Order: sequence, then structure tokens, then C-alpha cells
Amino acid sequence: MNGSEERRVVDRLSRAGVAARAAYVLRSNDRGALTVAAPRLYPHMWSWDAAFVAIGLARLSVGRALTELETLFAAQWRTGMVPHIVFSAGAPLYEPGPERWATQDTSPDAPDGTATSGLIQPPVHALAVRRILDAARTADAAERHDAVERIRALWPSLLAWHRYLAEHRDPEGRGLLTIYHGWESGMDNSPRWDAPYAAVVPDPAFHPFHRSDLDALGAPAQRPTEAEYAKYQWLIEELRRADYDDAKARRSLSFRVADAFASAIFAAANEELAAVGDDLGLRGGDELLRYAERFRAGVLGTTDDRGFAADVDLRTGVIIRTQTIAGFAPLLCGGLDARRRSSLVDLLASPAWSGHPEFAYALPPSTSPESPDFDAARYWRGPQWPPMNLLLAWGLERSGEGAAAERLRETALDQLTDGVFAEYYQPFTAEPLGGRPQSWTAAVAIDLALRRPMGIDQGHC
Ligand code: 2M8
Repeated sequence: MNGSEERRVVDRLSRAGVAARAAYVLRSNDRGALTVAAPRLYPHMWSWDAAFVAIGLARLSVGRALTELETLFAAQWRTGMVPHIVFSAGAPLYEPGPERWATQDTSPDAPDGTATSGLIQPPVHALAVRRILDAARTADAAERHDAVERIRALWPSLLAWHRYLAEHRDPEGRGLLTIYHGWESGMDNSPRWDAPYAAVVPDPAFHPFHRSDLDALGAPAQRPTEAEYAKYQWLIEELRRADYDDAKARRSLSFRVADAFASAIFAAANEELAAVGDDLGLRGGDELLRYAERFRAGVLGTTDDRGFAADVDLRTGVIIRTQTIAGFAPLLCGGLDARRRSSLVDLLASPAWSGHPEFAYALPPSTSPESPDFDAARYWRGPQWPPMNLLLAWGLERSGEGAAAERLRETALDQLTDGVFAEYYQPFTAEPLGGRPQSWTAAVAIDLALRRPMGIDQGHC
């Protein structure tokens, strides 16, 4: 969408108009068997973006939604790891590209034939599988049969992914996923990672690569800084030197953090996957439910008196308490007692978060405006992110907070009636920021606009 097209749709769209325009966006970002995350800024497939895209697509075409997941899982590593980027041949320049990662030349576990990164992202995929199965229930018999057969075929890969996370990313059984890079959290430059990144010191002989993100966007104030990027690039080099091997990475990497938000997603995702397995008579449910318990306990173990969660720097043992959206992790995995759950729900709606009196839309910012680290326009340090709205609304519903979930969904949809489908939004001005049109934003818009009235499909993402 160019600037003048954007201006034309700024007169708000109707609910049906949002869905139609968002479907058009997904269609134009569709490269056949994968949807690029954003055509210029992120011209490949990203792991958690693909899951959100599948959630949106499930409302349009169950078959195409499954294709998205099948493409992603076709790039799964032999260890079970699902890579955070699946590169698409012939796409515009994105750095770090396949040559920089060199995963196939470095690791015997990398898949043949498909170039990928060597990191992970939060495991939201099971939420998409459950959504697809739900959508298939109302499809015609042939489509339903096809969907069920394809989910059955995907099942071993889904199980292997969850097993990889439980075994290789939590070998000590803490119930918290270890990440080796801020990119693995999906919240790249969040203040959550400022303290651990202080220990990441690039080798002076290392030459950082070109910032294709700035070429594509031309707005450095909306992106991570040069100093942050130098560390991101150096960490990839460290990981490559560790042969993308988990045991070596655990010993050698200068960034090793337990991510509470991804762990809460993982706890919930295990339950979602177990429910799918139960429905389809597939084996593995007990193992998945054990993971769910373990990771729920891990997340709850980091919470304060309000139920707000924290990350842990595994290199120093220091608990990292920051005022970021990740603190609401227990709303995703559940398990708080009623008092702390309600205090967390109140906190989310308070002026320190969604309820800030000067926000254009009462939606959770990625960092609290009360935090000294807040930056209204810079990426994960302040802006509001549509997929986070979807995830938190889903978690609220799941936690029995239906009214709060509904308010969040309605407001999130209102924000997207600008029809721009930006990557993120400035909370005070509602200015669309970052990549556009961003596929996961369009997918969220479809999901919110086409959902049935409350009570019919609630409880599932
Ligand atoms: C952003 O991250 C990528 C690196 O993975 C980047 O900045 O180049 C993050 O917002 C991440 O969460 C997202 O999945 C990705 C694609 O939308 O972009």
C-alpha cells in the first residue's frame, strides 16, 4: 500500500471493510505456500508471524491456513527446532540473510533444501492448529476430512517441536524456556533484555552487516539503535561459532535468559495441542500436559505479589523485573489465585498500561508509559502491537475474564479500522509505525472482524 492509498483509508473502515481489506493484504503478501511477514521490511516467513497468519487465514480458508503451517514445519530442524525465519528464494534483500546464517554449512541438524535461520520464536503454533481444527468443524465434509488428515500428518512434527523446547531449551527442568538472543523472544529490543545485553560485547574485529531494515523503512527512530544491532549481529556470529548446537550454546553464549512470556505461551500451547490430540485420538497428550504444568509453575515462580512475571538472566542468576507487556504472562498460562489474577487484570486496565488517559486506544503498550525505558515510537519499547492484543484477549478469555477480553478485542479492532495494518502503533497518536502492510496485523484484523458473537467461539484463540 503506498502513502496515498493509506491516506484514503484513514476515514475509518467498517468491520466488513476491515476484513475485506485485510484479506486483500494477506493475498498480496502470499507467495504461494508462505506469506511474507511484510513485503519490504521482512520479505520471508517468520515463525510466530506464520502462526498468527494461520489464525487469520483459518477464517478464510482452512486449507490455506494449514499450508502456512506445513511450509513452516517443512523447514523444521532434525532436533525438532522450528527456525524463526524460513527464507524465500528471490526475495528482496534482508540482513542477516541465508549466507550470514550459513546454517546448512554449519549444522548437521539443519534441514536439506530450505535455508533457515538458527534461532526460535515463541511457540504459538499450537494455538493456530486448534483454531484451524475449530474452523474445520463448520467446513463441508470433504474440507473437514482433508483438514483432519493434514493435522494428523503434522502431529509428529508438532510433538517434536514441543519436545525440543522442553528438552533442549529447559534441560534443568526449571519450567522456563532459555533464549539465546532477544530475537528469540520476538520482542527484540524490549527493555527486558537491556541488562543481559550489557554483557554482549562484539569482537572489535567483527564487521557488522548492512542494515536492510533501515533501507526498507527509512525511520531509524522506530527501530533498534546501531549499538543494539551490533550486538544482535554479534550474537548470531557467536551462535554460528557454537555450530547452532544447544549444548555448546548453553556453555558459550554471552546472552542466556529465561523468557517468562514465551514460557507462558508454551504452557498454554501444550494444553491446546493436547486438546487437539484428544479430539483426533492422537498419542502424546499426557506428555504435553506434563509440559504445561511444568512451564506454568515456572512462570508463576517468577511472579510478584500482583501476579506480574519476570525474566531471569541465566548467566548471573539475576531476576529481571521490567515494566513490559511480558509481565502479563500469567494471563496466558493461567494458574494465579483469584486475588492475584484480578489484581493483574486491574493492572492491565490501569493508567500505567492500557488505561493511560492520553492513549488514543485503551490497548496494552509493549512497555509501560510509566517506565523510564518507555519510547512511544520505538519498536518493542512502547508502541502497541496488534498480535499482543489478540494473545492477551485470548488469555483473558481462557482465564475466565470474558468481559475484559471482549473490551480488548473491540478496542483492538477499532484501532485497525484505519485499514493500514501497520506493524505497530504509537499509543498517544495512533500513528501507524514500522512495516506495512504487516501480515500478522492483517490476520489479527480478520480474526477480530469475522469472529462470531461472544459465547459462540470464545475460549479459543
Ligand atoms: C521483528 O524481528 C525481526 C528479527 O527476527 C527483525 O527486526 O528483523 C520482531 O518484531 C519479531 O517479533 C517479528 O516476528 C519479526 C517479523 O515480523 O520482526
